[in-house]
Amino acid sequence: MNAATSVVRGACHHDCPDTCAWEVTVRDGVAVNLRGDPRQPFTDGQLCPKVNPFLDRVYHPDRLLRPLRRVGPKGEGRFEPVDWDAAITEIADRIGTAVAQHGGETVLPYSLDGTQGLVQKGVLADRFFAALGATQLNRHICGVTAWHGAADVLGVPLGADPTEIASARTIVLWGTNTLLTNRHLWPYVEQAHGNGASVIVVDPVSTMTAQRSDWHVQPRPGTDVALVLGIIGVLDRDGLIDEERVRAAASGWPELRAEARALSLDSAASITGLAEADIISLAHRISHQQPAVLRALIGMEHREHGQDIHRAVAALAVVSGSEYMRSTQVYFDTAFADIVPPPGPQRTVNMSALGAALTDATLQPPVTVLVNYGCNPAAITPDQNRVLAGLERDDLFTVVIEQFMTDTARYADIVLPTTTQIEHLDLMNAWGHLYVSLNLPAIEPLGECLPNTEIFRRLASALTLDASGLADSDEQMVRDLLASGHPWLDGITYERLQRDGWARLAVPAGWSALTDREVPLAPASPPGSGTETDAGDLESAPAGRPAPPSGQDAGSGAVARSRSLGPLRLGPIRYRPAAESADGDANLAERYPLALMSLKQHQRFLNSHYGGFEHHLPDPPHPRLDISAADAEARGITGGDRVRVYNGRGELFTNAVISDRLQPGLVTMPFGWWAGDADARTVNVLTNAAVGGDDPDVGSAGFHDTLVEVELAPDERQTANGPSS
Ligand SMILES: Nc1nc2c(c(=O)[nH]1)N[C@H]1C(S)=C(S)[C@@H](COP(=O)(O)OP(=O)(O)OC[C@H]3O[C@@H](n4cnc5c(=O)[nH]c(N)nc54)[C@H](O)[C@@H]3O)O[C@H]1N2
Ligand SMILES: Nc1nc2c(c(=O)[nH]1)N[C@H]1C(S)=C(S)[C@@H](COP(=O)(O)OP(=O)(O)OC[C@H]3O[C@@H](n4cnc5c(=O)[nH]c(N)nc54)[C@H](O)[C@@H]3O)O[C@H]1N2
Ligand code: SF4
Ligand SMILES: [Mo]
Repeated sequence: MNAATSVVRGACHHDCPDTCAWEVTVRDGVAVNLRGDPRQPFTDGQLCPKVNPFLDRVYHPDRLLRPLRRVGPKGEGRFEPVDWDAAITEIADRIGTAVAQHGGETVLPYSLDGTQGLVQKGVLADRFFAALGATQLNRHICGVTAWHGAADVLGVPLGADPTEIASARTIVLWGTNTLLTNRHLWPYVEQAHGNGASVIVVDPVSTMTAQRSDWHVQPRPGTDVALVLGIIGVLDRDGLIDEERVRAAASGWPELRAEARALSLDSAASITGLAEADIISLAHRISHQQPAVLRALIGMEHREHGQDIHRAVAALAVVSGSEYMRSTQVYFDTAFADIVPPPGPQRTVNMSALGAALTDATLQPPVTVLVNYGCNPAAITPDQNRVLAGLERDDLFTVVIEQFMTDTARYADIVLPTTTQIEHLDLMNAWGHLYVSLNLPAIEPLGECLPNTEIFRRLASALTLDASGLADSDEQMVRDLLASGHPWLDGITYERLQRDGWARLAVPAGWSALTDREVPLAPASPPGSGTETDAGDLESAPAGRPAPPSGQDAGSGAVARSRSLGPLRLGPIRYRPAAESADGDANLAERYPLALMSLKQHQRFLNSHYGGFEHHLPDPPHPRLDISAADAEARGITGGDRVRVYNGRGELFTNAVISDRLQPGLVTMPFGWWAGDADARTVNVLTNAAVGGDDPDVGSAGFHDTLVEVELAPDERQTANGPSS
C-alpha cells in the first residue's frame, strides 16, 4: 500500500440485526474498497448482497450534494439549489413562526432507523425536539410490539445471546426469515444442524428459510396464539410439563393451562389450518429434543394482535423449558448511558398513524411543520394514500434530510443533503448479537453534505434554543454513551473501540433472563460523572412509554447494583382474530377475501434503501403479486397477467405470479420498492394502518392484517375476452 492508502474501521448502519463490522480502504481520500471485518466473529469477513456494492451508493451520481428548495408542486420533484445558511435560516424562521402561532407541538419529527447509529439517529435530534417542545413520535413501527410481548412474560424483553443457537438440538425459527433478514445467524444454525439439530420454521409463507429447514410448519396467518395453546395442550395432556419447575419460575401457570385446556386440539387445528398430528409432533419435538430454542424476531408483530403472538411464543419457551431468543437491542439500551431527555408532557403521535396525524382537521394544534430524517414515510408507512394526502398539504412545511431524492423528499419544501455511514462518526449497537462497534469516518463528506448531528446543531443555534448538550460534538456523545459504568461495558472505552473497531458486551456467556432473574444495573453515579443518572435502566420502555412494573433494586451506590426480575409471568392468553382478517369482520372479508402480506423479500433490498437503484432490482425489475393457483384460477388469472389489487384504502396494478409457496387465501407482495416518477404508489397504498394491541400507543401497524381483492386489470380483461365493442 502506498502512503496515501489507509484502512478505516466502521460498521454497517442498516436496520438489520447483523450490524456487520467493516473495513474501508481509502486511497487519496477516495473509498476504493469495502469488506466485512474478518476478525469480528459474527461478521466473519462477509457483508451481504445489499451492502457489498455500498460504495456505489456513496458515489452514486444521484446523491444529493447541495441543499435544495422546492420550486414545483409538492411531489413533482422540482428543486433549485440553495446555500446552507439560507436553508437553515429559512427553516428556523418557519419553525419559529409556526411555534409562535401554534406552540411547539405543531412540529412533528419523523424518523426511524435509516441509520441505526446511536448518535446520527437520535441523541442530538432528540435533544433538539425536546427543547422545542415538539410533538413526540412513538417509533412503534418496528420492534416495540415484539418488545412488549416479550416483556409481558420475562419482565424485561431480554432473550439469550443468539449465537448460543449453535448448541441447540431443536431450533424453531418462529416467524423469522433468518436466511434473508438475519443471514449472519445462519452459520450458527448450520453448526447446530451439523451436530444433529433439527431446524423447524413456523411461517405462513414458504420463505427461503422455510425451504432450507427440516420442517416447515405453515399455519394460517395470525393464528399462532392458537398454535401455542394447542402445543401447550398436548404437552399438558401427555405429561410433558415439569409443573414443579414452571410453578417455581412463573406466576400465572394455572390460568395459562386453563386456556390451553379450553381450546381443544381439534379447534387449534381448524384455527391454524394445521393437521392435529402436526401440532402433536411439534409439541413432542420441542419437548423431546432439548435443548430447544424458540427464535422470534419482528415480522409477526405487524398484526393487530402481534403482541399476543410474541407473548405466546415467549410463554411457550417458559412452559416447555426451551431457550428464548429475540432482538438483543435491550442489552445495549441497558448498558449505555441514557443521554437523551426523558419524555416530556407533549402529545405523542404513533408513527404508523402519520396519515391520520397529517390529515385530521380536528387535531389541535395541527401539524404544520414536519422534519423527516432517516426514514422514507412516503414508501414505508401504511395507508400511503393518506400519508401522501398529508404530505401534499400546502400549509405543511416539510424538511427532509436525505441522501437521495426519495419518494418522501419529492414532497419537501427544503431538502438537506446528508452524509452516509463512511462519512461520519457513530457508535453502533446491534439487535442480532452482542458486539458494539465504533464507526469512524473514512472519507470527507461528499459535496456539501452534513451529518444529521451538525444539521441539528445549526438549527438549534439558529433558533437560539436553550438546553444543554445542543452543541455537543459527535465524539462527545459517543464517549458519554459509553460512560455509564455499567458492568456490561466493562473495559469498553472509546480508545479501545478506536483501535479494534468493535468489542463484545461483557455479558457473561450463557447469561439468560429466563434463568438468571437478576440483571446488573449501572452504578447510581457513573465513574467520573459526579452526577446522578438513569443510565442503563432496563425497565424503561421505548420512546415515551411508561415503565412496566419492575422488580426490586438489590443494591445501590457506586458499587454493583442489580435488579431482581421476580417470577416469569404467564397468565391467560386467548386467540383473537384481527378485525381485518378472514376470521374477523365478515363483511370486510366477503368484499376483500384475500389476506395480503407485504414481505421483506429481496436479497438486495434493505427496507426502502435500494428500491430506487437499478442494479439492486430483481429480474424482472417490478414488484409482483404472488397468488396461489386456486385463487388465481377462481379469478381467471394466469401467470404474468396484469392484475388490479385493491381494497377500501387504495389500488395498485402489478403482474401476477402463480406460486406454490402460498396457501389459498393468502397473497404476497414485496416491500421496499419506490414509486419513482410515475405514480407514488407502492404496496403500502393497501396496508392497514390500524394500530394493534390494546393500547393504541403501543402497537405497530397491522401491515400483514390487510385484506384485498384481486382481479384482472381492465386492459388484460380486454385481451382475454377480446375487444368489448
Ligand atoms: N408494507 C410493509 N411496510 C413496512 C414493512 C414491511 O415489512 N411491509 N416493514 C416496516 C419496518 S419493520 C421498518 S423498520 C420500516 C423501515 O422504514 P425506514 O426506516 O424508512 O427504512 P429505510 O429504507 O431503512 O430508511 C429510510 C431512509 O433513511 C435514509 N438514511 C440512511 N442513513 C441516513 C442518515 O445517516 N441520515 C439520514 N438523514 N438519512 C439516512 C435512507 O437514505 C433511506 O431513504 O418499514 C416498515 N414498513
Ligand atoms: N434483506 C433484507 N433484510 C432485512 C430487511 C430487509 O428489508 N431486507 N429488513 C430488516 C428489518 S427492518 C427487520 S424488522 C427485520 C425483520 O426480520 P424478520 O422478522 O425475520 O422478517 P419479516 O420478513 O419481517 O418477518 C419474518 C416472517 O414472519 C412471517 N410472519 C408474518 N406474519 C406471521 C404470523 O402471523 N405468524 C408467523 N408464524 N409468521 C408470520 C412472515 O411470513 C415472514 O417470513 O429484517 C431486517 N433485515
Ligand atoms: S445490511 Fe445487515 S447483513 Fe448487510 S452488511 Fe449491513 S448489517 Fe451486514
Ligand atoms: Mo424493521
